[in-house]
Amino acid sequence: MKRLLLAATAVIGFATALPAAAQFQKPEDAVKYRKAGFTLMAAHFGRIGAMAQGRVPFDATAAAVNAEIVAQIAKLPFAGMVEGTSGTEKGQPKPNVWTERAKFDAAAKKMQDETVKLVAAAKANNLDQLKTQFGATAGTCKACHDDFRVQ
Ligand code: ASC
Repeated sequence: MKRLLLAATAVIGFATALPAAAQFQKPEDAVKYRKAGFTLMAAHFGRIGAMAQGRVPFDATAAAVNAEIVAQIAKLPFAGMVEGTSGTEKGQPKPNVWTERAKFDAAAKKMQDETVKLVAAAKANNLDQLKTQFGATAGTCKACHDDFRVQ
């Protein structure tokens, strides 16, 4: 049993260490995967936004739960940014995601870092702090959209 567990752990470790492209059989699979991730992020980030903007009452517990989800999901979609999946329609990635990959990766990291701070802000149980960090996080979403997403 213990050996089986070790083997399973090794397989999982190896699979997650594979290059991003190797995780998908077809480019369409990668596109579907990343869109699913961004959709979930937007849904849960939006619930915090509703509080930050006063559209729903501030609920610190709900804010923290949603922020945790956002921070976890924020790690995922970028593996789906595989070469050959840029486009010219609204919302699709521009080719510079790949020609300026270091800049793109830095922008993604910035957003991920802000989502970690969002968790801390939500847990602080202070609406002003949540509002400020919601704005900072949304700013990193927008910066990447402005540079790398078809308008
Ligand atoms: C959101 C959301 C985004 C960002 C972006 C910020 O709530 O779904 O993609 O904020 O609109 O400008």
